[in-house]
Amino acid sequence: MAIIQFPKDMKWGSATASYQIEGAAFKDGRGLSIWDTFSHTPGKVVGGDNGDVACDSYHRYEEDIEIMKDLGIDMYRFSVSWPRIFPNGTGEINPKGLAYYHDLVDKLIESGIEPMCTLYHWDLPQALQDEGGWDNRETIDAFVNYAETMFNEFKGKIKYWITLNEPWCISFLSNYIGAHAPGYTDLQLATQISHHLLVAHGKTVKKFRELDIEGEIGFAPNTTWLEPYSNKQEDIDACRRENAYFIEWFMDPVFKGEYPQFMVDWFKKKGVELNIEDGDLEAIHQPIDFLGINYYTGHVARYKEDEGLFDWEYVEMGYERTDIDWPVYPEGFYKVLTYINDRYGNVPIYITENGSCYNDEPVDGRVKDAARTKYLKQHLTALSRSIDAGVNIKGYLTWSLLDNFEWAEGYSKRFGIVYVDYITQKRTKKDSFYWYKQTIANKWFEF
Ligand code: JSK
Repeated sequence: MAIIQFPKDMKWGSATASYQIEGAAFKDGRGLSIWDTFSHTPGKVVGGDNGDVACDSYHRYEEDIEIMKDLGIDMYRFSVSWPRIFPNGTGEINPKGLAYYHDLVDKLIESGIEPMCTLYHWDLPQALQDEGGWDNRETIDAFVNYAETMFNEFKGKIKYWITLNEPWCISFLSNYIGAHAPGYTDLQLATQISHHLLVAHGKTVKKFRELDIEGEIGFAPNTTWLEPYSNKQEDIDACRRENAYFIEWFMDPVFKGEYPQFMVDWFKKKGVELNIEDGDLEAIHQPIDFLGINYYTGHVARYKEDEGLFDWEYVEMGYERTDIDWPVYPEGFYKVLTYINDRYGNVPIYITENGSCYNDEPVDGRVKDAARTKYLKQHLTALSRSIDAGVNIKGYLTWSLLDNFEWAEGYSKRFGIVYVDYITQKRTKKDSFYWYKQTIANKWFEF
């Protein structure tokens, strides 16, 4: 038994995203997004599920805020649906979209909960995709314009802004692996999009400074950790490439103003030519106020010639797996955080997502998700160790407040600390919710 204790000023919260919880997909003038198109395309999402209704949080946000008040969180991370604000991506503003987020933000603030706003959590207006989406540099300008609208509209209310959620997913998972919208499988396209995303991020940060908005801005890359199976240089190098695919590829341009050369060379070997315009790297290389880190899983791996994009294979270590089959690997969380701290300096970090998929169902009104509580304890222990090692952790937000639309997995994968019955929309607080509530109140737990 040990007591794991956290700094008194650390912020605690929970996170969601617009398309995953809101529903009301065709209401109040919302335009279509690429996820409407993708989820309504047969074969793209497990069970043919879509976000038309999701958790219906567009209508039930007041009930959801009551749940947050009970939980005792300091901070709630949500995302704005770009096509609710600009149904066509640019041009005409939809006032009903703005009104929804004003109500949400006002009620959060009244409840003593700090809103943290993600501007882009994957629901690109379909009208922009029709013109090439993130491959078209005009989408960068459209994004900065949308961000500026949001800054001016919500200044003084929203103090924490995230430009992009998980740029690796937006680029590579969606345009190379093809698992997410828009579903292309083109490495050149995906890599070029990763660059455009970073330019959009940097130009948005620049705009935020120009407008002198009170508050903080950052971005939230998703991370994973591959640990080399042996000390052989080929195993170390293989893991380095995969880790850099998530970490250095997105963070070096932001923090150092350059892409990692060994990755540029590797991509070149795969036929990729990045098209970087004058001023792009300078635009990306803007100081940010905090870094958001999303972490779920990691693996042990070793070199394997011609295997996948980066010549490696997993080594099965027998680690426990969650119900989405991702290994539980809290050591990777510690490694990611200390690696980033060593590489980029003592940047303030919010854990903007960490959580697990376990599909436990209610029995007599109770959801006994002991495995989720265990996952949280393991990862919060790793987080505490990273704080002891000097990592500048400002806050921790668990994914997710609610079970919700888990993208290509549809409703088949539950990440919530609150169970959602998608037929009745009844919310049931899981055992992990009560454990998290106690931990937030105490700022320590016993493990
Ligand atoms: C969960 C990552 C944002 C929030 C949550 C899915 C994810 C993922 C999902 C990687 C992935 C699939 C599988 C194959 C091979 C890579 C959401 N986070 N979430 N985060 N990340 N190796 N290639 N060399 O719902 O909305 O890829 O990956």
